[in-house]
Amino acid sequence: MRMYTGRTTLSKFLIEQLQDVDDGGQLAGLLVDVAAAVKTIAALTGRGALGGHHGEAGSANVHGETQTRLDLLADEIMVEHCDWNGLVAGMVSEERDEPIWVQSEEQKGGYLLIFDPLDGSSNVAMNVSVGTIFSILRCPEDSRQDASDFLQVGSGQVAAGYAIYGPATMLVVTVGKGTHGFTLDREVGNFVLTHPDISIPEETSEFAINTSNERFWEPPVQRYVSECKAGSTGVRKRDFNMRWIASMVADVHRILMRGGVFMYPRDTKDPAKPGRLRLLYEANPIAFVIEQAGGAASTGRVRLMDVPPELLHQRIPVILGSRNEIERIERYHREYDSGDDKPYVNPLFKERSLFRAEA
Ligand code: AFP
Repeated sequence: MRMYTGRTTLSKFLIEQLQDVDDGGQLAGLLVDVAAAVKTIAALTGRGALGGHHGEAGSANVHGETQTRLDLLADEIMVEHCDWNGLVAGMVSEERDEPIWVQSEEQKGGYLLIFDPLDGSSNVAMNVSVGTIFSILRCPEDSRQDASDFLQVGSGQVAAGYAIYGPATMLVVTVGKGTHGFTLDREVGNFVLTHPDISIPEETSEFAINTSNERFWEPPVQRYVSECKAGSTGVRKRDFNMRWIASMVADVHRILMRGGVFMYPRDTKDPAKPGRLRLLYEANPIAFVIEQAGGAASTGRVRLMDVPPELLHQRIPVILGSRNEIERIERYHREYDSGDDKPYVNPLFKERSLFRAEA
């Protein structure tokens, strides 16, 4: 493990990590732009009710979700910080139906930036931690400047990460060489490396899921959660703890630090939606961060970063965290799909044909 001495700032760290990467300077520049946007969003969210930006914007995003004023401001901040430097060719935001393309040839760069500017924003007025999630892809050489440029598998990401606006603002980043956490030194305005080479414990006794949806889950997820809840009296022979903040970045950050499993699985609540979270700007970047920290990220049936995207705003089931637990949950899905789970699954939940053999 590389030893970092003194105060390693984000820029210093990126210069070192990307020195042997093609266009590494450009990628470092783009990540510094993202970090600058994050600092601005941190200042905005950190003002809380004093900032005068709480409340609904009176509009809805492509998913039909009510947009808050902070959602729209965070979106504008991301675009303003990242679109002028000759680093990106296009951007996709959760808050915009269509991609934004850099029109001027001089300003056009080689990367695509995809982001959720303010994840968990429905919690912001309650002063609960929220975050920004981002993913960076290379722009295809034969770019057609349409949505297809962005429809790349997650394993093609060159960098990804998230910011968490909590008691401290942190930026967690991967460029495919481990996962590293930086804490914002507010007085000085620098991101300082405080959590190098983050590693998720393989074994864990914590899970995060919205259990109010339990009746809509598939049997393998019901099986896993009921075994966790049975604790030391059940097959797991130890007690588990459950947490749910309803802010993905906050739930995932806790798991990255302490180990555990985060699940927003496929459910039948709304049959038109195969899950709640979005593949390109929630699932893929978080999966990259988690895998680079030694964890695993799956739909329950396939590795998240192997799923070929079909739509910009596509939803996907998400199950990620400590490797051993994810492997167990994937096994439960396999046993369910092949019918080998009969001794374990409540017959009331057997709706077999609905989900088989899909992502
Ligand atoms: P918002 O950005 O609308 O608050 O949604 C956040 C989120 O997509 C994700 O951060 C949470 O994990 C998930 O929603 C919580 O959803 P439930 O309210 O269904 O538990």
